[in-house]
Amino acid sequence: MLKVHLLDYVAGNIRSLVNAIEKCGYEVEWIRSPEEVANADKIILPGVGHFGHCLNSLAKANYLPAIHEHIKAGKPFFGICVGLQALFAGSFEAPDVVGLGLLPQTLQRFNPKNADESKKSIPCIGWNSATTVHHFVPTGPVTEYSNKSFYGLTPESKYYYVHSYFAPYVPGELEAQGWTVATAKYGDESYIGAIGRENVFATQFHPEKSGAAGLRVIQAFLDGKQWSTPSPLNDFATATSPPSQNASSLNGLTRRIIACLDVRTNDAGDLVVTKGDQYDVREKTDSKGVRNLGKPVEMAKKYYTQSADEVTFLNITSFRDCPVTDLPMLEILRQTSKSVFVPLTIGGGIRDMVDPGTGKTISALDVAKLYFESGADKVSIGSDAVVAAQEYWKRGREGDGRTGIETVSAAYGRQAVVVSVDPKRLFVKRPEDAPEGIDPGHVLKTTLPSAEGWEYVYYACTIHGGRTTTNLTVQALVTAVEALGAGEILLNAIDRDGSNSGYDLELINDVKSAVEIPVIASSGAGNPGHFVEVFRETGVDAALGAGMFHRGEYEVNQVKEELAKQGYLVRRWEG
Ligand code: 1PR
Repeated sequence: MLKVHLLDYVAGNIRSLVNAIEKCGYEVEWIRSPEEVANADKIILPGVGHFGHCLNSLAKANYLPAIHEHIKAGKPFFGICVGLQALFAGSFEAPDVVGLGLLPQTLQRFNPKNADESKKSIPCIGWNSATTVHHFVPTGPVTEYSNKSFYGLTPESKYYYVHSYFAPYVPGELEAQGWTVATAKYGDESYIGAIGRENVFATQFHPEKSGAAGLRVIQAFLDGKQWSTPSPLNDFATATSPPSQNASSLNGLTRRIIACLDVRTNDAGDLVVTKGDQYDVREKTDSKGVRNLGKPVEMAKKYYTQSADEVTFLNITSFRDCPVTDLPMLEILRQTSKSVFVPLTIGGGIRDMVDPGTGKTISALDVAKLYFESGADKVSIGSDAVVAAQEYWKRGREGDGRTGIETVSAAYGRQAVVVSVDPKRLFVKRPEDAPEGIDPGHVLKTTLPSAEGWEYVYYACTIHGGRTTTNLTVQALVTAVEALGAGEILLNAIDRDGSNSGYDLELINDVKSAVEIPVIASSGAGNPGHFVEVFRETGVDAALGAGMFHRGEYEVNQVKEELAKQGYLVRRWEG
């Protein structure tokens, strides 16, 4: 079997990269010391998390001279995400740390506001292009290369990006030095999405998480095809017109649709996908059994082929202790990540725990590590985030460096930490009637009053699957977890869960205005129109659906068709 070498320099969530390489027909061999670099032909440098952490780890293990030698010898090199950033001179993310310096620029942080004052979420998470390919023609100026594909990139395709820092694109500058550049735009900032020269290639996006479009890029690198004839794409909706270039994007990103699978063991002991109403997952019949809507791995694969942009698994009974070696979601992730090449999030039970199998204390970071090694790209923290936020406020807006959010974010990057919130909507007659501990500023006037006509609500965070209500408001939670290092908010709403009545727009707008990190709307989707509504009425970054997909009422594709029809930019399925 053909081989490619991966640098093993830092703990990373790169199981999916290995799976993608194997899918392309290549075998991965690990490089575990700088000396082994000399024996490698093709090298991939996967970048994880923080620029400083990545470059310091490479420097500490003395890899930097070996990488330079490899590149100088003309052997193929592929840097992914921070692996692309490592090629530059430096980054504002870690001003004292020096990069490989093949490219002279310094990476910048995205500005959270565009020139017209509109907001941009940071990190930038989602699907964008890497299409307008520029290279230098000796007889003329920079041009756009349209009839050949650069490392399998195609103009119609979308690729999955997740980053806060970027290499700004200055037309002509790098092309004059022989680089071919594919660009992307986030709001009003243009940056380098992919770049290559001779034996060096790098992408800011994650090809291993970009579906078939990304696999084509990996394949092109592995097969050594810098330029090729582009292959025609499938269209998910031949019946409707594909989204036009003018379709409304979110600062350049497509509207992200996430399929969510709540997983637990049923009374027979099988792991099943279930779905509740207001978090009650038991049948309303006499049997009162756990609703069984299907098998997790099969359903994840189905949603992938329906063009879901991400798949989330939530282990909803994870507050019950089980031996760490037997964490039920590990095998589900291992299996799913072999054939689902979009980001996978896993939630439930990410906290410090005592392993009932061995009696040993296992940290949240260790639990997360197990999930990352099994194929997760992000972990979602629920109950533990509420505790961490309460402590943060008690300490006077300070973390202690030991919470799951802080430790996982420091090791894997902010983008790998989602906080899942389970708020309950509670009415009060007047804002001052809110119980002690509830900031009156967090009480909203609602357009949907209670049966007795009360017009004020606040959203209280719950833990343990909605079983316990705390006096921490959702605003207090999200601002705290953002400060602690969370990279994204998964915003459920217990009152809307399973209701098919649409998202809680007031809640979503309120949370969106409180944070800079992306927010995923969840709970209440009952038809494609609800997705249109949430994108139209809020600035939300992604929308998640569960029951309507599981019950077979709608496919993910139908949501995208409806969004495209209404003028929103969506990612099309590529087979
Ligand atoms: O607290 O860190 O162990 O995490 C537990 C995780 O499990 C949390 O993310 C929590 O939201 C989730 N969870 C716990 N109990 C339930 C339950 O349903 N009984 N599920 C539960 C949360 C909500 C969404 C659902 C949307 C969309 N489920 O995941 O998918 O509401 O549903 P819809 O589109 O059908 O309306 P920890």
